[in-house]
Amino acid sequence: MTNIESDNSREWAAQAYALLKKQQVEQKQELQKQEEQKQELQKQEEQKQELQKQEEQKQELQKQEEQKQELQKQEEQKQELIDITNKENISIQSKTITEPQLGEFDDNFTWSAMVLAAQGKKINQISIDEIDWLTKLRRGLEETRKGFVTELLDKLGDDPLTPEALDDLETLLIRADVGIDSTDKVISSLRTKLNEEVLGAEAGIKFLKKELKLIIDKPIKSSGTDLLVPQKGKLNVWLLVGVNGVGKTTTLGKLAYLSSKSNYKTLIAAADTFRAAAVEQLKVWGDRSNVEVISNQSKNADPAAVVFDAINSAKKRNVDLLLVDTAGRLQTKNNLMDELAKIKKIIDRKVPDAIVESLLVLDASQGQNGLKQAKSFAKSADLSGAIITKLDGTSRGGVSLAVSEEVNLPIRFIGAGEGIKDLRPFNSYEFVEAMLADK
Ligand SMILES: Nc1nc2c(ncn2[C@@H]2O[C@H](COP(=O)(O)OP(=O)(O)O)[C@@H](O)[C@H]2O)c(=O)[nH]1
Ligand SMILES: [Mg+2]
Repeated sequence: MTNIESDNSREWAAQAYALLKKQQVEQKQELQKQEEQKQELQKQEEQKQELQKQEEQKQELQKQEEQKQELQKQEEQKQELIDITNKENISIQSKTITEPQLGEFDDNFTWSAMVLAAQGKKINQISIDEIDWLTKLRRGLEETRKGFVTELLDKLGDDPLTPEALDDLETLLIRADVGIDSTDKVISSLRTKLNEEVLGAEAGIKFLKKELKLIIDKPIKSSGTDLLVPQKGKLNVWLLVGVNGVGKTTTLGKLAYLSSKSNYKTLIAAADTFRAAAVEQLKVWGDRSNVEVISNQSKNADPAAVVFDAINSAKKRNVDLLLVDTAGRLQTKNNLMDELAKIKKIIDRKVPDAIVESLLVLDASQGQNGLKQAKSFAKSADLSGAIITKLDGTSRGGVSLAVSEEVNLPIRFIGAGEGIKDLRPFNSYEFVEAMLADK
């Protein structure tokens, strides 16, 4: 080997080494890079797994949530079933409300059917309910009628009406609590009529019925509402006011029944917080007609606060008709009228577009006393109508006329019995026919 060769060799080796070294470095770098990439991949893999794990956990959570919801749904269904069962229990209870049966084809039936026919009802439109009610009404007004039409007809016989007979009629009308104003009106119309023509007994009674109906219809006509029903799409609030014992709570129960049966969503506010038993009494009526009662059991609860709660409930549940029972007497020295004004203020403030009716409940059997109450309430309580109760078995049914003539209140409902169905919207034709029926 020559030096040159060796020099060359060294050179070559150095170059080779350098190359190898370079390669090694490169390899190392490559390895490192790969290692880094591997680590990177591993990291990514780990992240992926982490993500997957999170995803699984998420799904697990979701599954748990779904199971929870399923359980909740089952619970709700269970609750619903319980509710339905409860409701069915109540409706079973309310089914025990005795449906009127078709009685004999007797005088009661024919009279009732004729009263319906005279108002344009067709044969296939007549219901047992209506016949039953009219029978009750006529029977209820029997006492009022006895001392009046029967006696008048007895006196007249088949003779035409004479001025003397008018004097008798005047006495009879006053005795039936028709009131002095109404009586004067009717008698003077009859007198004018008699000056024009001869009137037989039958024609005389017919004329009398027409005159009495005019008196009763006047406030109804001027109210612009023939038949009081809740207006759909609004909250209707009906306050039942009147002195103790006239039948407010009973009437409210009957109204709740009528209303819910006619598919109005109905709610009761027990705002007579004075009588401890009043709430219980209302709850019984509410159960019968499937209507909820909002009350406050605490002693001396504020009636306006009960109404406040009831309005909140009514708004939440889209109630059509809120019936408010009120006290006839108060525990504090507060004036009854102040309390009613407070209730009204709450209603005005919370539901300014509600349709509010203040209905004075009057016990027909109290006659002129009832009329006095009506006058004093009307002065301060801003009334919009009257409900006459206890027309069954009183001789003073005529007071309805006095209320119309002297207090100028439209009569909206009449009650003739203690049963849930013994209340009907007032119909002046039926009322006058029943009051002056000739048997
Ligand atoms: N005969 C009869 N009794 C009635 C009528 N309305 C209510 N009553 C009775 O009158 C009494 C007093 O009634 P209630 O509703 O408690 O009067 P409130 O004090 O005004 O709430 C109760 O015994 C009722 O059953 C009715 O139309 N006819
Ligand atoms: Mg009461």
